Amino acid sequence: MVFEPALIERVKALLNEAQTITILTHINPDADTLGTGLGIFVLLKKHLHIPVEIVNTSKELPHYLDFLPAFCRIKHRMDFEKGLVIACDGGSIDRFGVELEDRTVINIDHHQSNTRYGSVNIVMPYYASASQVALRVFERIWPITQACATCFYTALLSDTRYFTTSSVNDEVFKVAALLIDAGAQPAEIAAQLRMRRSLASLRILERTLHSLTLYLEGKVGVLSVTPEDIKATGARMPDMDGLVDYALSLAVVEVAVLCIVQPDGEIRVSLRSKGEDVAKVASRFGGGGHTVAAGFTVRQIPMQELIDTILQEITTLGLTDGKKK
Ligand SMILES: [Mn+2]
Repeated sequence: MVFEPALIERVKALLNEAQTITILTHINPDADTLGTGLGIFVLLKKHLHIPVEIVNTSKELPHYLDFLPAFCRIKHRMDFEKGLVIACDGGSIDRFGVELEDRTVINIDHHQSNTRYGSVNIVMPYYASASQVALRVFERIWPITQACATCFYTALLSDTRYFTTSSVNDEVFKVAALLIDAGAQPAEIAAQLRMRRSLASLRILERTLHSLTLYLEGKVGVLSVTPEDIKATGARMPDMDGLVDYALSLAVVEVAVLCIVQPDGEIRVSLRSKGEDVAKVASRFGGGGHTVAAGFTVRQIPMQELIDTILQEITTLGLTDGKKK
C-alpha cells in the first residue's frame, strides 16, 4: 500500500515549516512506540537543523531497549511549548500524558480505536506496528539510515511478537527486508529483545502464574498481580510486559485477562484473544486497543468484582460462544 502523494507533501511541508519538533511516545512505553519515535528522531536530527526532542512521560523506561540509537536522549517532560508534534503509536491523546492544545500534531499509529486527534492522521489499522506506518511515510522523504532501520525493525519485531501475530503478511516481510537492507541486524536485535530479561521479570512471572484462574469452561484465563507481588519482586511495569500471553498460551483459553493492581490502587487490565474482539470489552471500560490486544484502567474496585464484571461483558458480547473464526 502506498500513501497519497498529497499526504506525504503535507508531512514534508509541516517538517520544513517547523521551528521545533516534539516526538511523543506513549506512557508505559513498549518497543513499538520507542522504536518508532527514536527512528523518526534520528532521521530528523540528521536532516533538519532545528531543535528536536523525544519525550516519554512515564517515570520508567524499559532498560532492555537501551541498545536503540539515541535511547539516552528520551526525556520525561516536554520542553517545547510550541512547534510541531509527532505522536507515535498512541490511539488517543491521553496516552501521551501531556496537554496538546493548539499544537499541530502528526498522528502516526496503527490502532483500530485511534480517535484521529491529529492535524494529520496517518493511521493504518492493518499495519503490524506504528514503525511500519512511519517507514512507509519517511522512506518517501529521506533515505532510511542504519540507526533508523534498527529502531523501526525492533518496533516491528516486538509488535508482531517475532512475526507471529495475525497482522503478519507479505507486506510486513517486505518492510522487514527493506529495513535489513538499510542495515538492521535481525539476529542482534532479536537477541537484545529475548535475552536481556531482568530477574524481577522472572520473579513476577513465577508469582503471577500462581494466580492463574480459569473461568467460563476454561475459555477465559485470568492472571493477577497484587501490590505485594510488585513489592516482593521489585518488578516495574516494563517487567510485566507479556505476562498476559502466558494465559493465552493455554490450549483451551480463548480470552486472557491480566489485572495489575498498582500500589496506588489503580488497576491496569490487559486483554488478549485468539481472534475474538477484546477491544470491544476494553471500550466498555473506557479503554481501547486492537482486536486481539486491548486494555483499560480502573480505580478502586475490588479485584473479584472487576473480574466478574469483565466476565459478564465477555459473555454478553458472546466472545466465548465457540464460533471459531
Ligand atoms: Mn504498536
